[in-house]
Amino acid sequence: MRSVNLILLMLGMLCFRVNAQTSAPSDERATTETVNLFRNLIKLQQKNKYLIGHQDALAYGVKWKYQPGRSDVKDVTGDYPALYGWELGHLEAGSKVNLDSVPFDKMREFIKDGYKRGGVITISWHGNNPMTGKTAWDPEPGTVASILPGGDKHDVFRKQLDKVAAFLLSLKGAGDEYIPVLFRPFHEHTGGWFWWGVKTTSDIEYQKLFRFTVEYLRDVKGLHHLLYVYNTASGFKNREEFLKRYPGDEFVDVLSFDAYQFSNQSADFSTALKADLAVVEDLAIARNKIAAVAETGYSQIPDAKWWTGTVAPSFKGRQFAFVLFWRNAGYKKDKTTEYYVPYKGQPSEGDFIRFYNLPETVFQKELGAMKIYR
Ligand code: BMA
Repeated sequence: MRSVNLILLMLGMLCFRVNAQTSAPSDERATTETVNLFRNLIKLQQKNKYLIGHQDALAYGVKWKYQPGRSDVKDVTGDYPALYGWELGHLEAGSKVNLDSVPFDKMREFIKDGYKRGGVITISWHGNNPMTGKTAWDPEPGTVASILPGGDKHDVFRKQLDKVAAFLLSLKGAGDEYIPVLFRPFHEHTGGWFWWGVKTTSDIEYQKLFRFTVEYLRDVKGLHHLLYVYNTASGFKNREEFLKRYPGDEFVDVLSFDAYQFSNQSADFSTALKADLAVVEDLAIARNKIAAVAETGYSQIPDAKWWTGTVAPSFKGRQFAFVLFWRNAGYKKDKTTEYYVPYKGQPSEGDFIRFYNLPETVFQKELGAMKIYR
């Protein structure tokens, strides 16, 4: 009897150890706020709740630009999003504004602002092709091989990362602590449109690129306030396909994909979204990682019931921590328009408020009370 008890006790201790060890960010030296963010996002997803995010939320909306305190989400719901998405493209080129014309100095202040309210920050990076100097959408064969250690453009890539590191190190809260960032480099890598995508980059090269980037930022530049987001395009069929280019649990904190609705076939979109999310959710639970939908939307939201008719039912009961809706660019220089959350007067406004009021969706006020960094 006693030995059975002893065995049970030892087993219990072992389980506790495994759990305590694995429920932590990949960076063993992550700052306290970063560790807490990671753990609290895991807890949030276990409760079937998810943060609602918006890209460039504080910088501009469909009908305005740079008005202090404004956000299209806030205009409609009276509350800010819980998650703020920002984008570093063109920082690596030494530009003062990003590829969507957001000045980096303003972006830094917006990030501090969101964090001060208890919001979560995620950052993507459509960096220029380091080999050709053209944009991120320049899938030139040989790019990744040329920038890995030993490649003839490796130094160019390091200098790009130095600029990214400097910006990330400039993000600090009121107590001089670093603001944790869900960093999402080399995203949608299963597509062929970016220089790090499947068209031009082998699985091994992609893994090396991701690992090098993490090791450089973490170990060489000393950044310990990042959670790393692994991100594919939509439409993978199973776990193996999703993990085909996975750099490993030691380099990743968030498992995610991007998925957009492009036609009025909401039922098809929902079916695909559910299938992708089921795969990512399973993997995240098994590996003690955060699951997420890192970018989504239906541009111009022509379906007035899209929020509670398509989005919420697709997410119902799933364990994932956040979803980010893409930017409310409005009319762009090329005369095309895109926006992914309603502005005041947009036909899906009323339904977005219903979406806001669902128990599972978390916006700023609810998140602020949760104290996600403690
Ligand atoms: C795309 C579009 C572009 C933008 C890019 C990077 O999806 O929104 O207009 O430049 O993202 O933010």
